[in-house]
Amino acid sequence: MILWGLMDSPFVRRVAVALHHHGCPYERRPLSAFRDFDAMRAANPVGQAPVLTLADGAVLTDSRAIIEYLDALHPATALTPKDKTLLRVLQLEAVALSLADKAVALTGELTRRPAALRDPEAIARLQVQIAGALDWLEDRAETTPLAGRFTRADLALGCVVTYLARKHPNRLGERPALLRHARWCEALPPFAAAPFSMAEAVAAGWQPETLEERS
Ligand SMILES: N[C@@H](CCC(=O)N[C@@H](CS)C(=O)NCC(=O)O)C(=O)O
Repeated sequence: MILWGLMDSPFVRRVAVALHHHGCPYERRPLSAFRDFDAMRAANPVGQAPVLTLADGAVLTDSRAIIEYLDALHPATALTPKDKTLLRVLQLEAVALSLADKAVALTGELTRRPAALRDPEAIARLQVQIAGALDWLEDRAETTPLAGRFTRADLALGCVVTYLARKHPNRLGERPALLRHARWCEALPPFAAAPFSMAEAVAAGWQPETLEERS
């Protein structure tokens, strides 16, 4: 299999971690949805990462679809519980993935749009959404794992909290339960085998927020 995308993306990375978790060998094509837009569009009509090319050449896009497909192929190691914890797992995953959407959008606003063209209202809205999701998750991340065993909720939350810790530490702020949970995730073998890559982010044009942006 071939995984297309960069390892700073919380979406690409969670697919990479899931592939390691299930023991699926894969190679990675480190293409950026921005820098390599045309190449990404050749694989995915909307040019987004991640994309997974399967062994028979079929292509699957969107991290949620990919993770569900991998679960179906590997029921013994499925990341989706079948017991009463399912609702809690999906609730946590849904908010963690929405947080990832908003965090990636904020990165885009701050690093891809010239300062003079930024929309302060759009940025303020993203900040409110990010803080709201973080507060909600902080109140529910008291245990590691989140729901009795490692699930897709841990996968989504671990990847987005590391993303924020590395790219927007000021937005993550003082959230001890989320940091404890992310440290636990990062120590798991599938996370360690698919580390966050700042080098890939920088090569694709990412820059840290300036001091004014942090306020
Ligand atoms: N819902 C998608 C979101 C993927 C996503 O937003 N990927 C980012 C990379 S971190 C991207 O490709 N952004 C470029 C774009 O949306 O045009 C998923 O879960 O895979």
